[in-house]
Amino acid sequence: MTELRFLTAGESHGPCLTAILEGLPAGLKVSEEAINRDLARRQQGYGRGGRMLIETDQVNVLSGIRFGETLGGPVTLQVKNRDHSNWGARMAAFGEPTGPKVTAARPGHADFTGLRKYDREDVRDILERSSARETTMRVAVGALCKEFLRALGISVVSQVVMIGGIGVDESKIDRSKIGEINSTELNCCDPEAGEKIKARIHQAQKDGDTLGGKFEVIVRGCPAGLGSHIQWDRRLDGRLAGALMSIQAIKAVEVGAGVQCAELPGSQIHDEMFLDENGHVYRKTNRAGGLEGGMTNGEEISVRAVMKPIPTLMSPLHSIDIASHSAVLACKERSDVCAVPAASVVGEAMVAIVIAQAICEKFGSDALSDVKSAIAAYNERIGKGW
Ligand code: EPS
Repeated sequence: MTELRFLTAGESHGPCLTAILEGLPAGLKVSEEAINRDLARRQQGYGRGGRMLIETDQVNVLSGIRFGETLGGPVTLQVKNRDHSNWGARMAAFGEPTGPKVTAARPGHADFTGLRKYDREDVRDILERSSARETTMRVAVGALCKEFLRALGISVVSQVVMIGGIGVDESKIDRSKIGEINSTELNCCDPEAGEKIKARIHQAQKDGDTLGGKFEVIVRGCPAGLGSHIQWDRRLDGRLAGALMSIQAIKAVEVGAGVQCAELPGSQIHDEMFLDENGHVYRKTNRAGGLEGGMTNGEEISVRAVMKPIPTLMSPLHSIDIASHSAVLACKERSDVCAVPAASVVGEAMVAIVIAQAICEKFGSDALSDVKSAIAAYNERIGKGW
């Protein structure tokens, strides 16, 4: 069992969302502002729908933190759904059902299979929990994990690299500045591509359509040797990919050069090793994305995730009505045109959680001071002979 774990709870239009995070070391200084900052970043983004005008996500800490420091016990986090005031009767925990049932499933959504699997008759019973509103709590948990990593000199940042087929010009982007120079609306570091992307999103909105895209998450300062080649479920690349794939609407993940590995020969993929004048090993490239043999190799970690276009289209697709078994057009709930910038913030959170888990597994998780001492002793050992 991993030392650091979390659960989320809550429906999209229920009273609140909750998370319990267990396993953060004691003695970590944390601030509400750091959590709220990431919650606000997740709410931004060109292409979001009307819901984000209603919500102003703010965390409420209910356990595990005292005077700004973690105690080592489970941390309970809560975010209220302001929109619940418009949905109270339809989302009541008890009493008779009110409001019409949603019965027209959306292709690409959890609606159809969820209804059959859970033996429900109202699509709302499925969509309320499958909604990406749940990612609010992943971001809150991830913000605490980022604080933990920051205390160890590790940072997690992200950038959007493509939306609706329009990619950034990577040759123009100074990678050391990612996280500093990103726009707030798109989390993108190439303003020229950003303008084209905004026009593309605007067009999709006019067409009643939706757009997907791709984002990159980068981890800097990670010690070498997190994860392991010893067993399949300890390989960190697999765990990072699983964590990113678990984000709603993610359909592909790449590590380092990713899909290019299917095209280029080994001589153009593997990162050659050299010795500098002090006998230290260095590399000129990082196509492995900081991961070799399922372990971090001390280089920057780079993972990319692809998000599909959101399945709620204002020009709905052909589908079926579950109640009448007839052909209909899919239901159209209010939704976003594009949520790739928001997903990139969720990606940061999921990567931070996995790296924090791997740190706790290797270096312990009772007290922050012990984790720091263990990392220092380990770095001292593996530094030798390099
Ligand atoms: C979502 C539908 C929309 C999004 C929502 C995810 O919500 P609503 O149905 O209330 O308009 O805005 O995302 C969020 C609420 C959020 O906080 O990210 C869906 O169906 O997945």
